[in-house]
Amino acid sequence: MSFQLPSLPYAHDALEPHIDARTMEIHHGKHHAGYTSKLNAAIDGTDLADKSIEDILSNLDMNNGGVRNNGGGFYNHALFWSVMSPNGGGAPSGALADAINDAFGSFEDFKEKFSGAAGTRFGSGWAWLCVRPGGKVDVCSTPNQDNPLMPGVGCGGYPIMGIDVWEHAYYLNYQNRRPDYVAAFFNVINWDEVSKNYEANK
Ligand code: MN3
Repeated sequence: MSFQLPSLPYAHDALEPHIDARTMEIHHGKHHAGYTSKLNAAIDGTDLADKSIEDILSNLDMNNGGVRNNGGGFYNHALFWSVMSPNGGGAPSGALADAINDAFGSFEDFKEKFSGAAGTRFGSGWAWLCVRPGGKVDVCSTPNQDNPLMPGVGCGGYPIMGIDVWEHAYYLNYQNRRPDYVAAFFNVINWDEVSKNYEANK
């Protein structure tokens, strides 16, 4: 079995003006495609070749750089595309909204904590909203293509939403202004999809 680059669930220009079409073309068509093909090369002929990506990452040998970087890159970007939508933005509702209010006090407090995690991640990496068994949510960040499923990343829980803060995710449109990109991301978050992830993994 080999992993396939997932199709974007919307057109390259669908997230404009928040995320520009050229960034989406390169990010999906070059970066994510590259992680996918390099992951396949890294697991080819090994006992990882017939496993799910969640299984591979959850049981990862963190010294296996090829699978760590490219498996993380494959998984992280697939989640990232799925939690954005041209019809996104606003705030969550239902059980996820309750969990966010319980954990952070309010949606605005969550937004501040998540934006802080994304803004202060030094260099390349991701910020995450995770759910733990029982339904409690938390915010964390990881370097490079690590993610909360991997052993020992100190992030705990199942990632239900994440933002890519590598410069390739925003540099064409925002240059060094990562906080502006993070603020714009909130205009495209697909909270219906994040709620589904919450319900499926709480
Ligand atoms: Mn990326």
